[in-house]
Amino acid sequence: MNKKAFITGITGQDGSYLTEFLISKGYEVHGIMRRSSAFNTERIDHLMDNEEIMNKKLFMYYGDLADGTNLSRLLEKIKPDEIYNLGAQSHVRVSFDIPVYTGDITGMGTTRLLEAVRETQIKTKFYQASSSELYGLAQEVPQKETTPFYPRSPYGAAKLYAYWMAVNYRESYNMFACNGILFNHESPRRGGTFVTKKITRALANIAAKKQDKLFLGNLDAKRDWGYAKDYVEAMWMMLQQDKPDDYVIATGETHSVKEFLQEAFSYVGLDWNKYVEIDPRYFRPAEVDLLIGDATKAKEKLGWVPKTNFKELVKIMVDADLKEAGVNK
Ligand code: NAP
Ligand code: F7E
Repeated sequence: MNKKAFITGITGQDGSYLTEFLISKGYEVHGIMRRSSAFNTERIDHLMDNEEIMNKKLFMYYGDLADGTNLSRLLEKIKPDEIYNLGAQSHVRVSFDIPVYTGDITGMGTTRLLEAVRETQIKTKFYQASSSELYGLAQEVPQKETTPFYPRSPYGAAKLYAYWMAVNYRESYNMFACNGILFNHESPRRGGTFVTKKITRALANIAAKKQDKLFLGNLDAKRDWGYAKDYVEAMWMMLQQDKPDDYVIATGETHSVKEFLQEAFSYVGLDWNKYVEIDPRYFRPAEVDLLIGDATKAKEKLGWVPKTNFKELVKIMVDADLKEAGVNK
């Protein structure tokens, strides 16, 4: 019998790549989407429009991490072998504007899902989408599984609570629960308000002469940027182990926002200094200055290594946006 996976956040960047990956592995994938007045399934429409896949390999339900009763009912019905909790209010800057909602969905939503597993008593494996934002004001460089946490935003604090709830359910109820502490990972499917996609989309519009300015915030922040497609494989690998554990997933390289701009603009022969302006609206009340991960444990225990480096990632994203804007390079 095919394995069944249940995914929250299936309509997001990671959910869409994970769904493709699991289907390629022969899984039946079950996902929840939020009811919305506008279409919100753009990233998985190519799967939902495919008759071979839809309702044979992919099953969609309305659901929300705010609604624990529905989560229990769905788990009881589906009885998934694996659960991937990717759903979240995932924007750090926005979490300062809506801290209570972020706490409810990103934090408490995890507990609702863990409780639904406990209540239904299904035998399953649980993946929690933890984040390098747990490290925030980094206490060690590079950051690894044993580095103390110091979140710097409502999002980071909500993810910290969710991280510990996953550990708690593992230790209290013997649940197979893993935390993937993933550093920033990007792709052409990245949401348009995250800095990488904001840059590559604007660059393509500048190249197409549809835009002449790009407004950004702090250009000095440094991130360990990897490719989302590589990272979803690590999620799956964690759930294939004999024992549940927590793993850092990262490239081990760090670059500033400025370096991302330089790499992207020079790839199309433009000087970013001519187009970028600083808008303080994009500054955060507290910033995370430097993230760089050490994924040695994932390499040794899971056999996971990143396949895509920084330069390749920038190229993948710029090429996709140029194509979208109708620009021939
Ligand atoms: P994303 O593109 O923002 O996707 C988030 C997903 O969560 C979307 O499917 C969204 O649905 C869904 N969602 C939002 N509110 C929800 C709610 N109330 N109930 C159920 N689902 C809800 O994020 P991502 O980049 O794929 O990241 C996936 C997960 O990994 C998130 O938990 C994120 O916090 C975490 N993470 C991301 C990174 C990264 O660099 N990408 C790094 C570490 C951890 P809609 O499509 O309807 O909005
Ligand atoms: O910001 C700076 C900003 O919003 C990166 C989420 O997936 O990764 C992501 O969180 C940096 C920050 O991602 C703009 O100040 C400058 O220092 O792309 P971002 P993030 O905050 O690192 C972690 C691991 C997650 O878990 C999150 O879910 O870029 N920056 N100018 C800007 N950022 C944005 N968004 N917009 C700007 O105009």
